Amino acid sequence: MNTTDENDQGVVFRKSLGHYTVHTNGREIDCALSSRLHKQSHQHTADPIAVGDQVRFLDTGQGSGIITEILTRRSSFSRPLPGQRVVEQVIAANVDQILPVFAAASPTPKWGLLDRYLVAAEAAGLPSQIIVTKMDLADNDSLESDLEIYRRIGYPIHLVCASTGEGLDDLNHTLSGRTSVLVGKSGVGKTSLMNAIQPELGLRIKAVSEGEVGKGRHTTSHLQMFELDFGGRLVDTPGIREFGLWNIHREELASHFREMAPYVGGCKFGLSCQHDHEPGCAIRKAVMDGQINPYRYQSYMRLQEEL
Ligand SMILES: Nc1nc2c(ncn2[C@@H]2O[C@H](COP(=O)(O)OP(=O)(O)OP(=O)(O)O)[C@@H](O)[C@H]2O)c(=O)[nH]1
Ligand SMILES: [Mg+2]
Ligand SMILES: [Zn+2]
Repeated sequence: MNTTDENDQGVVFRKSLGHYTVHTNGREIDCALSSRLHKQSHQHTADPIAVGDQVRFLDTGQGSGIITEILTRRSSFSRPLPGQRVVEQVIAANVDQILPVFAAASPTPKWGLLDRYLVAAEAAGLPSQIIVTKMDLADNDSLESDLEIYRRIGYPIHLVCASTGEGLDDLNHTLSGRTSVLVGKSGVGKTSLMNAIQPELGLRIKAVSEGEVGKGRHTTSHLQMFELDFGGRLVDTPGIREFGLWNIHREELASHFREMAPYVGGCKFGLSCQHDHEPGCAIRKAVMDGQINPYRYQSYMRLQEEL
């Protein structure tokens, strides 16, 4: 692409209302979109550029620039824009792993949401590691038995606490050298975790006086990526209230439930089986035999109805 060779290259770390903060060689450039890219952004994409995108830009001086090209993404994590089933919102591009975050308590974890994140990550070809934070508030035995379901499937789980620093060494180890995305409901403690991992970030978190956790407005209003001192990048996202599945077809859903995947195709009706009441269903049999947790199967059935 000779026409763009003279342009600089950088990575989008943050965006807000038509402004994109691009990092390049230790500098931050405040970029707008070229009119060509602007026109290209069509109705099926909420924004042609996502945090994490590698872009070429024209340096127009004084810390400003114009993005002229988006380089091919090696991965992307998306959802449908809430309320708009056919519009894609890329939460982050070029990421290595998804980190669903839940609080041990306050707010009480809802594992159905976890299944959504895990399915979306599997569909995107990305590994997930589950984070349970606020372990200082953990007070019931059901947490361990709930987590055991996911541990058995093979998802790594990090039990951490932003206020005591519990579990952070192990977590930092998995963050090192990778680009990771924190996703989870408002108030679960994502930003507090970022601050605990890298205190000099000094990000704003929800004050206790701002009302009951999990209710009310979000504290983090912008999706933003941060460079970690020990190497790697971490994306903080605003609390997500609704997480729909993007571009996943009903027939492939079971293959994104990692423990169901080995049974897909083994049903009497083959790939057309919806694993509901069909005779000779390998997945239902695996539920009966205790190989697939009934809770995860119910979660599958619920998600399937949406697709
Ligand atoms: N007890 C306890 N409270 C915590 C911990 N981590 C965070 N909190 C509290 O939980 C509340 C929400 O924390 P945030 O870090 O703002 O949550 P968030 O997930 O970033 O929320 P949004 O930005 O709205 O998505 C704050 O009042 C924190 O002080 C923890 O490890 N233990
Ligand atoms: Mg936050
Ligand atoms: Zn079946």
